[in-house]
Amino acid sequence: RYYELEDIYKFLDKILAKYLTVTEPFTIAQSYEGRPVRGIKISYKTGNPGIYIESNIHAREWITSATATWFINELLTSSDPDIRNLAENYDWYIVPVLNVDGFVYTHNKDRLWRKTRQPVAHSPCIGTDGNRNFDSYWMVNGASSDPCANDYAGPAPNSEPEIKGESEFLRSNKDKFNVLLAFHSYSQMLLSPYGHTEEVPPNNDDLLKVADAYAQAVGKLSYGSEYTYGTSAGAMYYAPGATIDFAYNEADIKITYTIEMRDTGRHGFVLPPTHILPNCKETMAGIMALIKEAQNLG
Ligand code: 0X9
Ligand code: ZN
Repeated sequence: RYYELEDIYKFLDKILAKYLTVTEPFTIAQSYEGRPVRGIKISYKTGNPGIYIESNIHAREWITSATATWFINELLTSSDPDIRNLAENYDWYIVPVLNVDGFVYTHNKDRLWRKTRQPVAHSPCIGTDGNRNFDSYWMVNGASSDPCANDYAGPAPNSEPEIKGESEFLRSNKDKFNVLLAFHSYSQMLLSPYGHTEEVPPNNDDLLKVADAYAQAVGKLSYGSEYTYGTSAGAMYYAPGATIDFAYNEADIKITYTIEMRDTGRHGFVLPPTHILPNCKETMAGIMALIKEAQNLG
């Protein structure tokens, strides 16, 4: 089932206490409403490449934190040799719920809330789209300046403490991260930079090749889920100021994707709990293939 923020943080504490030697907590921000935005680092040895996972920047996309927490548990408890390889030969930095205030709001008030919960000056409307608030081509196109819109970019880049905190964390640790994945739903797509232009980044061929490996691996499973891929602006729509573009342009993380998980629209954001485990397993298969292919690039 889906859990509330409090349960997710209790789970983190339990895991941190149980796997003391290979885990470490970190906090990237205090939210507008004063909650910590917490993450967990999993590292079995020094010198590993680093993988950063951002999840639930959009409050209503519950499947993302359900998958991120399952992922944490798998990395620490699975005896599957492929998962052990992932766990022990990479450093994982996983933030299961970035938009903590919005997430709590979706549990208590409005299941379909997307944005943060910080009020906007001179507006009756509340909240900014975190995935338009990063300081990378902020507001150049395809984001809204209307505080009442669901893709409102905020009054200024980094106006949201959650986004500012993550940006600073990524920037100040840039040499640690080789891959960044931003978990979203829904659409069953892998989106690579750029979001602000249909021009493609220098390593576009590599990014599409790695995305293809993900889609193939997921497609091979008995669930039969189909994933498509492409650049954000090319395959979906303009989305400037998004996490992966900040990661690519400002934190020098050249393998980075938005992963739009299940489904393709039947249930949309309100994905029934019966989908959680299948979604987790196919995401694991996809990420495994993604990392293997990325590693082959050298
Ligand atoms: O609009 C978004 O922020 C993402 N889709 S969602 O339905 N989960 O809200 C897609 C963003 C993709 N673009 C970039 N990452 N640049
Ligand atoms: Zn989203």
